Amino acid sequence: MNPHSVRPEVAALMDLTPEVAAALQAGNPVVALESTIISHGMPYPQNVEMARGVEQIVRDNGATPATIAVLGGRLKVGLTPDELELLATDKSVQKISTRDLPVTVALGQHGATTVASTMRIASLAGIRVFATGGTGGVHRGAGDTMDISADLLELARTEVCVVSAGVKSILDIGLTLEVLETQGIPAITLGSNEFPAFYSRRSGFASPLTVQNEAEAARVLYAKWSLGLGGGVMLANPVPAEAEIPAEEMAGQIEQALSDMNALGLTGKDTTPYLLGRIVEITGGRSLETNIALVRHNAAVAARVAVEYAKLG
Ligand code: PSU
Ligand code: MN
Repeated sequence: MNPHSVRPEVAALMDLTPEVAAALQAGNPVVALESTIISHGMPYPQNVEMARGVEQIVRDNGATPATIAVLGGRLKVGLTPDELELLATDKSVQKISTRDLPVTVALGQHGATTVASTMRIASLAGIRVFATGGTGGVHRGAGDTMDISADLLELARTEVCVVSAGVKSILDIGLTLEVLETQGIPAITLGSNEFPAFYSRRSGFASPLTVQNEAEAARVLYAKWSLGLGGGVMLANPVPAEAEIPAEEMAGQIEQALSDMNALGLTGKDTTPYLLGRIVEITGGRSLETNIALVRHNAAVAARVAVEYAKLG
């Protein structure tokens, strides 16, 4: 099925599930979900349980979930239960960002999409709201490594609202906020004047912008795109208080994970998956519970933003 908004040359490479195609066709709210978090962000079986649970939360809040990946070179918008299981278990599934997309498609490979590549596919399908855990950002030591997540560049150019729990504290949050400002990306925190730090509600950095509820967030999206200001919006949703790990407790554990990573000499796309996995080990599984809780919370917020945005269109 091919909603009118999808260009024919894109439609030829894309498979929408009937549920997603029908929702888009009708102008009903749809929320995109990424797949790197499934394949490279969490261990099995928590990853597939999280993925199924998050889809249900989107439905419970009035929107249609569209988990995105590339399978056998096809852009998948909406996945079957078997496809979710494959992403959660198959070691041949690579982590793919925007730069990887043409190769994965052309060579018929499997790819789990990051925030950046999920945004791009969502936008090609006509989806405007997307929920994840945390977005990528400027890595610590980026002055030497130049490791800045492609997520930030995609936010600068693709018209999708990304709902996350802020920027992972394994990153340099201050530098990330600087790049967001330079790129003209609104970094907006829901219900707080402080920018959140993924596992923790507080980062020590003031949030550049704030909205109080999902209806306000939807109005911001409508205003931005009506004005012809292209690009995305980072909507930061602090982790629920009962699930957070306070920043003071995380600090030492993150330092430990970073020093273990440096000892292994890991760089590039392998750093984020390694750090998330190592922090699960160091915290004895507690960070995984936090990660799952914050993704679920983001899915509910994203669904409500999509519902409010659909009312404006
Ligand atoms: N949020 C999570 N777990 C994850 C990610 C986000 O809770 O695994 C992934 C997203 O796919 C994001 C990626 O795009 O981490 C960032 O990778 P990098 O730093 O290499 O850009
Ligand atoms: Mn990187």
